[in-house]
Amino acid sequence: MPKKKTKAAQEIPGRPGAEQPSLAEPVEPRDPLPPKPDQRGPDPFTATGQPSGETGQTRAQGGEFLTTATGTRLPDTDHSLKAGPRGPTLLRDHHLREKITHFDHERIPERVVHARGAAAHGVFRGYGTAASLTRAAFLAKDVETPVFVRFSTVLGSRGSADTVRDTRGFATKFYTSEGIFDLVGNNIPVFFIQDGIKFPDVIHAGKPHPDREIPQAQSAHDTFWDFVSLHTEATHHTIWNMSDRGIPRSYRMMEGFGVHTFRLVAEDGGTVLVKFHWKPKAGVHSLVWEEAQLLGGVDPDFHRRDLADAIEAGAFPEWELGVQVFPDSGDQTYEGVDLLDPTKIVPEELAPVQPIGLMTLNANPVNYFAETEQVAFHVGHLVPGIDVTDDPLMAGRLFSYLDTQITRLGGPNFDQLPINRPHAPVNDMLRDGMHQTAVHAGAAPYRPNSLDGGCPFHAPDGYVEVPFPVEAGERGRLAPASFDDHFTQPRLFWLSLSPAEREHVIAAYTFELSKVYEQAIKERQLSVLARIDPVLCREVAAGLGLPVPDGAPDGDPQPSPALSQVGRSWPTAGRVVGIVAGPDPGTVRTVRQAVLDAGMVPLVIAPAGGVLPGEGEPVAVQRTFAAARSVEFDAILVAGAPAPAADAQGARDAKAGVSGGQVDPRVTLLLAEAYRHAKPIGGWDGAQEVFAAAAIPASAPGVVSGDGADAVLEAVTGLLARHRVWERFPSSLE
Ligand code: HDE
Repeated sequence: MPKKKTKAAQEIPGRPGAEQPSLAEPVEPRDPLPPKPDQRGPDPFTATGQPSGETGQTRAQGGEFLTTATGTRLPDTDHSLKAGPRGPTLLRDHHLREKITHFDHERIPERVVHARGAAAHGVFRGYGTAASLTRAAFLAKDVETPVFVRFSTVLGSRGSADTVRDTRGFATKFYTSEGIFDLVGNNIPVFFIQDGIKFPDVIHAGKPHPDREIPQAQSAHDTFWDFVSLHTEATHHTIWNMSDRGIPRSYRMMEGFGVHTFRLVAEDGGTVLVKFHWKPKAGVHSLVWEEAQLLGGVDPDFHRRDLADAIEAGAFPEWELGVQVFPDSGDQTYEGVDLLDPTKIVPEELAPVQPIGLMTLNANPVNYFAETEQVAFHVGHLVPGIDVTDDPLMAGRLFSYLDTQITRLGGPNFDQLPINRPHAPVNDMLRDGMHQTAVHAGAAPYRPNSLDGGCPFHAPDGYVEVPFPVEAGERGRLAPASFDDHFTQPRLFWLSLSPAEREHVIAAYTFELSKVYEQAIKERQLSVLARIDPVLCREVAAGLGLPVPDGAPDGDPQPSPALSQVGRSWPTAGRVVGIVAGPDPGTVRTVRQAVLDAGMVPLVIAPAGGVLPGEGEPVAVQRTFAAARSVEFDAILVAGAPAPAADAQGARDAKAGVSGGQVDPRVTLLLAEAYRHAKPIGGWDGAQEVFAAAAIPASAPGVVSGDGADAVLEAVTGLLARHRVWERFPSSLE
């Protein structure tokens, strides 16, 4: 019998199975376990987009007993077929051959970019506010559309760390009643290049060096900086990467951007130009660089785990979809910004983001490979009412996304994979090919025909590419003159940041360029920085020990306060609070419950695993002093002064060196790091002694101590709403 879960165990996400396992290996045959309650597979549709009636259970493998791939039951999979116990193994062993052969072919090529990702299912509900702009059915009021969202890093391989400095992908598949709409965006609103033909160049430069294949998943190396310092249209995207946007705290706390300008078509044929924005309800927050680096080792899956844990805990991440709307006036510019240039934003102060719907991610995938890996996004998956523009970057993408799946997913029928199936009937006359899973009927997959009654017919209300006048001109490998301005908007971004954020940008450029071997590349990039801002250039040059080059910005664009992540308050639901257990388990129990009641995730940290000693309902320990690290918590509460744990031996964990002290050295490190990373810290019942051991001044900003856990938690929650205690980052730039 599976054990009944304790209440505490149920509330802390991350358990691997739907049932707790028995201690001994089970011996009673039974059907496979169902998915966990937080998990959901692709919706049940056939390869041709019609409801299939399948359930998760009938789609997964069933039956009590082991079988071959063709359903023949097997009594033994532990021994190959041999002539006698010492062999030789016999070639006629079909089961051995089938098992090994399948295993040999389990891997498919990873994505050439965005290989590392995590995904979730959810639902999108239209507000109806876009109804006058577009005829897209899924944007009508209160229409609910299933979605599948995949977040990713760009440069790293499939097994690389989540918290590297990089752009993040934010790709959403809307399974609308009119076919699939894929909004394949990033967490940065501009791109490195203005023309799709440069994509292989920027990616070859960013990927590891071709000789040693290092460094993995990062831009801090010669080829990247060589390229971007020469190819200055990358300057805007690069400064976003060097800002805190390059190291998000969580996928749940990222904005998303469609980047390109799209054209919306209304019922009456009227058009507007728009840019899509996803706005996270939890706010836009980032890690600090040291946290990101530590997490690369402590928890390389940090973002993947964070997303899955939040959904399992019921803290469903939400984003509003919004649009900036521009008149489709013919010149495709707005307030001097060329809307076809994907290296430019339109500041929100000039064109506010108008909310058009809400997305809630409410289920984790059942199977990573079948869903997150096999999902195939394509910017050409459009629905009536949404069209692309002539942005030359988009043109490259419209070609690429279809093409790449053929290598990655092994043929042209990838749209038939369960996660890619539309929720609208498919009658495409595409036939055969590798991995065809539909069983087409009829004799005439061509048009016109009379043999199949003329079916399929042209749809009168179908997707129409909006007629749009094309500028006449000479054929050539050309770009408009407006694409030549590479520095105004990077400066706009810089000027929009708070002093603390600017310090981070300086530190990031300095770190990355310090990793570059060739001095010429560093000097060239300093010349680029001189065009952005003299202070930025001077500070980075100082860090590199190089002279400040000549060069100055062209002017002072109006800052866009909306670009700064500092200065606002946000909901704290889903935030992770570490509670260091002191001698009294009672207060830990109470404060833990209060954290849960506030919609946050408490993790109890204690000297040893199991449950806290003491009377009353047991309090489960989620992290031992040996296993906890500050980087997984948004805030830390110290419930009294815990005695050093029995394993606080310098020789055992090499970070102590102070055995015999009053405070466990792992707790001291935990607090010192949290303090350094400007996280709220609170404590009671003698916690001040612990703060002192960690050299944390009791009067420092964001350090709360008091007699009652309730008051301390309230104060810490208030601080968390601002994400960090920014006052703890003194800036020389104020
Ligand atoms: Fe992509 N991009 N991209 N990209 N992209 C891919 O498609 C490409 C660009 C983005 O989670 C690939 O299925 C070209 C901009 C995301 O599965 C590939 C160009 C933006 C994802 C490809 C761009 C993106 C991809 C690799 C320049 C933000 C991950 C695997 C013309 C607006 C989707 C795949 C997922 C994936 C090509 C530029 C976002 C090779 C040629 C700009 C989020 O087709």
